Amino acid sequence: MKEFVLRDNIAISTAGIGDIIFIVILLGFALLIILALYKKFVKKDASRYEAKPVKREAEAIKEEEKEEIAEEGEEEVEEAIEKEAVEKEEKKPEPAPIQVEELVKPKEPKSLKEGLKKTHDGFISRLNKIFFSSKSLTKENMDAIEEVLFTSDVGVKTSQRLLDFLNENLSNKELEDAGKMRDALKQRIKEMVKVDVPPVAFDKKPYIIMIVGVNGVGKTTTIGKLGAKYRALGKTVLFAAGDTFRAAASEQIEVWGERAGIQVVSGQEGSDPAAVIYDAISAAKAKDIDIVIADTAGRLHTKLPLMEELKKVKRVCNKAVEGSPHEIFLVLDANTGQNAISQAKEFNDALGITGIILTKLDGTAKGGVIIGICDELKKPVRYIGIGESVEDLRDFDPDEFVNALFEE
Ligand SMILES: Nc1nc2c(ncn2[C@@H]2O[C@H](COP(=O)(O)OP(=O)(O)OP(=O)(O)O)[C@@H](O)[C@H]2O)c(=O)[nH]1
Ligand SMILES: [Mg+2]
Repeated sequence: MKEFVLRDNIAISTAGIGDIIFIVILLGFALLIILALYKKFVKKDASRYEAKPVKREAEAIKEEEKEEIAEEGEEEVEEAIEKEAVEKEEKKPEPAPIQVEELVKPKEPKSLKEGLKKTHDGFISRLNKIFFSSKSLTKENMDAIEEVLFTSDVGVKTSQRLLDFLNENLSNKELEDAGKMRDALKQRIKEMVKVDVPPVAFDKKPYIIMIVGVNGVGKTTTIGKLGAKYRALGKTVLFAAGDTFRAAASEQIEVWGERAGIQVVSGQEGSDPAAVIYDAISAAKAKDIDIVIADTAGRLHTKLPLMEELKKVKRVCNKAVEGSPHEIFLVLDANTGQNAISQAKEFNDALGITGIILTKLDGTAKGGVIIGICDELKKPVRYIGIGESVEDLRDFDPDEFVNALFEE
């Protein structure tokens, strides 16, 4: 029984060993298949992910290389552009030196009417044509007058004020009378340009006049002409060449000085303008000079440093002579039209100007701007420039000016 059991057991165990071997072999196969499958799919897949950073790194290196190449390219392009610019600059003819002689060359003086001819032709003669076309004005005539005013350089606000004045102060009958209308308009314009201030008195010694304005408006030329004018009044004058920025500015003023027997105090190019003007005032005090006229630089008025510099000059004048500068004259170029009004406002806000000098009226039809400037700023126009000769800087007389402007 036991044997049987044993045999049976052995039989059983024999059968078990076979099965086990079979199962092991099967498992072995399965393992091999799994390994094979693992290798084929999982590992391959993993390797794909492993390869990625390498690939990214490679891409990054490539990108860097590309950027470097691009940068090098940019540098090369920049170098090429620079080289071209230098070559161009070298090829450019030397800028013509500033012709001081040309700037100060004596010219033939003009009559006031001649000097105002362009403004007359461009604006007043159109009004005159309407006024002289018929004795009585129609609604169409009134519209035409309005149009001439609004399209002139008088400025919209001032034109409107002129029209309002006419409508409010003339009866319907007078408004239809061409002669009455023309006289009333002339009269009102005269009142507008007549700013109620006393004439320049020269009641201090030395009387310090600071001349300001944007570049090219005619400051230095005007100083030359003013110096000659004051000399003719029997005054002793000294020029302060306070424009130390513009090349040849002091040479220009020196030629004017020599011509009128006026001494000039100047500094090195690029030196502190306030210091030059301080020295000039000290010299004037020591020499008992009546009037000091200070030139200043005229770069763009919108640049803050210029205004700051001019404020400094003003402070230094006050240090040299308390209460000075006694006048700050703003020079405006009539050619700039309406822009002259905004320049005047900016300079006035920064410095508190005491008077205006309107230049180059002879070369422009935009002289009507003088009416707008006076009306809006309520600052007196002291002088007008109607040409390049010394005599072409005229004292501004509102009656004479408006009469000459309206004259046919
Ligand atoms: N036709 C005419 N030309 C004028 C008048 N006033 C000045 N000029 C000319 O304007 C030009 C410039 O004059 P400058 O006196 O050098 O002007 P500026 O304001 O000192 O110029 P910057 O020093 O550059 O700021 C010159 O050629 C003058 O002859 C004028 O009333 N009529
Ligand atoms: Mg100048």
